Amino acid sequence: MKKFAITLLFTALLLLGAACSSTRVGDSGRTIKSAPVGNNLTVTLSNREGVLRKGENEFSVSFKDGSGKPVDVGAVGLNFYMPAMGTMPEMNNAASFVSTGSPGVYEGKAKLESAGDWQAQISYEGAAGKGKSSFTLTAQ
Ligand SMILES: [Cu+2]
Repeated sequence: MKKFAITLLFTALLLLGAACSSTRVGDSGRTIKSAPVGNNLTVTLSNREGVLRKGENEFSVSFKDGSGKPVDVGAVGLNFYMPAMGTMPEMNNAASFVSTGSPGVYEGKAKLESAGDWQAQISYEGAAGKGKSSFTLTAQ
Protein backbone atom coordinates (compact mmCIF):
# COMPACT_ATOMS: atom_id res chain seq x y z
CA MET A 1 0.00 0.00 0.00
CA LYS A 2 2.83 2.35 0.90
CA LYS A 3 4.59 1.49 -2.33
CA PHE A 4 1.44 2.34 -4.26
CA ALA A 5 1.22 5.74 -2.52
CA ILE A 6 4.83 6.51 -3.44
CA THR A 7 4.21 5.54 -7.07
CA LEU A 8 1.20 7.83 -7.07
CA LEU A 9 3.25 10.68 -5.65
CA PHE A 10 5.90 10.23 -8.34
CA THR A 11 3.24 10.20 -11.04
CA ALA A 12 1.78 13.41 -9.66
CA LEU A 13 5.22 15.06 -9.63
CA LEU A 14 5.88 13.98 -13.21
CA LEU A 15 2.57 15.41 -14.35
CA LEU A 16 3.29 18.63 -12.50
CA GLY A 17 6.67 18.86 -14.22
CA ALA A 18 5.09 18.35 -17.61
CA ALA A 19 2.52 21.05 -16.90
CA CYS A 20 5.19 23.53 -15.84
CA SER A 21 7.45 22.97 -18.83
CA SER A 22 4.53 23.42 -21.22
CA THR A 23 3.93 26.95 -19.94
CA ARG A 24 7.49 28.08 -20.68
CA VAL A 25 7.63 31.24 -22.76
CA GLY A 26 8.30 30.50 -26.38
CA ASP A 27 6.90 27.00 -26.52
CA SER A 28 3.88 28.16 -24.61
CA GLY A 29 0.45 27.40 -25.88
CA ARG A 30 -0.70 26.66 -29.36
CA THR A 31 0.35 27.95 -32.72
CA ILE A 32 -1.91 30.57 -34.24
CA LYS A 33 0.15 30.77 -37.43
CA SER A 34 3.67 30.22 -38.75
CA ALA A 35 5.05 31.92 -41.83
CA PRO A 36 8.38 32.52 -43.58
CA VAL A 37 9.76 36.05 -43.08
CA GLY A 38 12.91 36.02 -45.21
CA ASN A 39 16.56 35.43 -44.31
CA ASN A 40 15.69 31.74 -43.85
CA LEU A 41 13.63 32.67 -40.77
CA THR A 42 10.18 31.57 -39.72
CA VAL A 43 7.91 33.52 -37.44
CA THR A 44 5.35 31.83 -35.21
CA LEU A 45 2.50 33.51 -33.37
CA SER A 46 1.07 31.54 -30.48
CA ASN A 47 -1.03 31.89 -27.39
CA ARG A 48 -2.85 29.66 -24.93
CA GLU A 49 -5.85 29.11 -27.15
CA GLY A 50 -4.20 29.11 -30.57
CA VAL A 51 -6.60 31.79 -31.83
CA LEU A 52 -6.92 35.55 -31.88
CA ARG A 53 -10.18 37.14 -30.91
CA LYS A 54 -11.92 40.44 -31.37
CA GLY A 55 -10.74 42.68 -28.54
CA GLU A 56 -7.58 42.54 -26.46
CA ASN A 57 -5.12 39.78 -27.33
CA GLU A 58 -1.90 38.62 -25.79
CA PHE A 59 0.37 36.32 -27.74
CA SER A 60 3.97 35.42 -28.22
CA VAL A 61 5.94 35.84 -31.40
CA SER A 62 9.04 33.76 -31.97
CA PHE A 63 11.61 33.76 -34.76
CA LYS A 64 13.54 30.63 -35.66
CA ASP A 65 16.12 29.71 -38.25
CA GLY A 66 16.00 26.73 -40.62
CA SER A 67 17.19 24.36 -37.91
CA GLY A 68 14.55 25.53 -35.43
CA LYS A 69 16.96 27.58 -33.33
CA PRO A 70 15.56 30.84 -31.90
CA VAL A 71 17.07 33.95 -33.48
CA ASP A 72 17.15 37.44 -31.99
CA VAL A 73 15.88 39.66 -34.81
CA GLY A 74 16.15 43.01 -33.04
CA ALA A 75 13.23 45.39 -33.46
CA VAL A 76 9.90 43.82 -34.38
CA GLY A 77 6.77 45.45 -35.77
CA LEU A 78 3.37 43.90 -36.38
CA ASN A 79 0.32 45.59 -37.82
CA PHE A 80 -3.05 43.96 -38.30
CA TYR A 81 -4.64 45.34 -41.44
CA MET A 82 -8.17 44.84 -42.72
CA PRO A 83 -9.26 46.50 -45.95
CA ALA A 84 -12.43 48.57 -46.12
CA MET A 85 -15.55 46.47 -46.47
CA GLY A 86 -18.82 48.15 -47.40
CA THR A 87 -19.40 50.91 -44.89
CA MET A 88 -16.59 49.63 -42.63
CA PRO A 89 -13.42 51.72 -43.12
CA GLU A 90 -10.04 50.02 -43.33
CA MET A 91 -8.54 49.12 -40.00
CA ASN A 92 -4.96 49.17 -38.78
CA ASN A 93 -4.40 47.70 -35.33
CA ALA A 94 -0.74 47.72 -34.37
CA ALA A 95 0.68 45.33 -31.81
CA SER A 96 3.05 46.41 -29.08
CA PHE A 97 5.94 44.21 -28.05
CA VAL A 98 8.21 43.56 -25.14
CA SER A 99 11.20 41.27 -25.43
CA THR A 100 11.48 38.34 -23.07
CA GLY A 101 14.44 36.66 -21.42
CA SER A 102 14.62 34.28 -24.40
CA PRO A 103 16.34 35.57 -27.54
CA GLY A 104 13.99 35.67 -30.51
CA VAL A 105 10.85 35.51 -28.39
CA TYR A 106 8.64 38.56 -27.96
CA GLU A 107 5.45 39.05 -26.01
CA GLY A 108 2.86 40.98 -27.98
CA LYS A 109 -0.41 42.71 -27.29
CA ALA A 110 -2.94 43.90 -29.82
CA LYS A 111 -6.50 45.09 -29.72
CA LEU A 112 -8.44 43.87 -32.73
CA GLU A 113 -11.47 45.96 -33.60
CA SER A 114 -13.22 43.21 -35.48
CA ALA A 115 -13.48 39.48 -35.96
CA GLY A 116 -12.71 38.17 -39.45
CA ASP A 117 -9.71 37.99 -41.75
CA TRP A 118 -6.74 40.21 -41.01
CA GLN A 119 -3.47 40.69 -42.84
CA ALA A 120 -0.72 40.31 -40.26
CA GLN A 121 2.04 42.60 -41.55
CA ILE A 122 5.23 41.75 -39.75
CA SER A 123 8.65 43.35 -40.02
CA TYR A 124 11.95 43.14 -38.20
CA GLU A 125 15.37 44.69 -38.36
CA GLY A 126 18.52 43.75 -36.53
CA ALA A 127 21.64 41.63 -36.57
CA ALA A 128 19.84 38.77 -38.38
CA GLY A 129 18.91 41.11 -41.22
CA LYS A 130 15.89 43.02 -42.30
CA GLY A 131 12.65 41.47 -43.44
CA LYS A 132 8.99 41.94 -44.03
CA SER A 133 6.13 39.57 -44.61
CA SER A 134 2.40 39.43 -44.47
CA PHE A 135 0.02 36.55 -43.95
CA THR A 136 -3.67 36.07 -43.27
CA LEU A 137 -5.04 35.44 -39.82
CA THR A 138 -8.64 34.90 -38.87
CA ALA A 139 -9.83 36.41 -35.61
CA GLN A 140 -12.86 34.93 -33.92
CU1 LIG B 1 -13.47 44.77 -41.70
